[in-house]
Amino acid sequence: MIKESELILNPDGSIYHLNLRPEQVADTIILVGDPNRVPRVSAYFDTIEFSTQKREFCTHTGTYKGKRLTALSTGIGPDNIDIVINELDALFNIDLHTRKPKEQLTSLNIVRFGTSGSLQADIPVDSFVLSSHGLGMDNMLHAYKDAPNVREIAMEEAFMAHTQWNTDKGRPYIVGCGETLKQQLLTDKVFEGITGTAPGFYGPQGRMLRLPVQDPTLNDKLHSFNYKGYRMTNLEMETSAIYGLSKLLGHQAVSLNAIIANRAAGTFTKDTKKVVENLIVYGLEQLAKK
Ligand code: R1P
Repeated sequence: MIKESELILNPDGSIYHLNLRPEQVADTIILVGDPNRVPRVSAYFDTIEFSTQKREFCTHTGTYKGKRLTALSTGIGPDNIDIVINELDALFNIDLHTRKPKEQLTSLNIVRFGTSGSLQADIPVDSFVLSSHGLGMDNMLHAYKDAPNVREIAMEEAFMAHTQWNTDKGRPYIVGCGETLKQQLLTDKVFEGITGTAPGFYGPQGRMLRLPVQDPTLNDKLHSFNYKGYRMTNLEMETSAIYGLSKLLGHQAVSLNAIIANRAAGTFTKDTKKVVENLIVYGLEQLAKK
């Protein structure tokens, strides 16, 4: 039995941070960073059966073309993803009354609709990227004993050698996407590649305002990293943690990102709203396909 201090429930029986009860969540979940993006996703739903918000975690559940979906915001960063994926999994795979893991486990489909910066000049602003892998520079996954079982260790070694990685920043980890879900979401409208997940927006992604970064050449090395035909396409702040925890818990996860900045070219989209809207429409259509 999992103790009250470890699996925290609110007085109404909902799980602590997400403020959700099991019946309020679909088994296909769209994760977005920005809470304001949730109503933009659910605006396309046929109906909204449930909505709630606690802190940065805003949730709308409904149907799109008859398919039951939940849109849920995570806020920014891999630390929040630890909360979101663990609590979502608990809603399906732990009996909240007996506080014991269920014998029959449910595998969820988890799709991120995010925004991101491209590392490649030929992946322009306003395009979409599907992450073949999440490359975590955030260390979150190392807290879990079985993490080595889902990590691409040889690829990690190649990455550390290529970038002459400074281990003061921890060890990067790499996890692949959910292959079944990828078949549904990847088309010729989408670039595919390795997504780097950083534990911050400025220094950890090589942005210098007033503080020098530990390795000013890192983004060039990310740009030129290539492992068995996979190159690094983009940088953001959630995908590696989503992929790592999903794989450990037996869920399918895919991250789709709208490219709003091109770090190689130094450009930024003229219309963030439009490219995000386009990604929402694309992702929903693909998810509704049988
Ligand atoms: C940084 O501005 C935030 O935007 C990106 C990053 O991953 C980070 O969360 O994604 P979202 O727009 O989905 O939040």
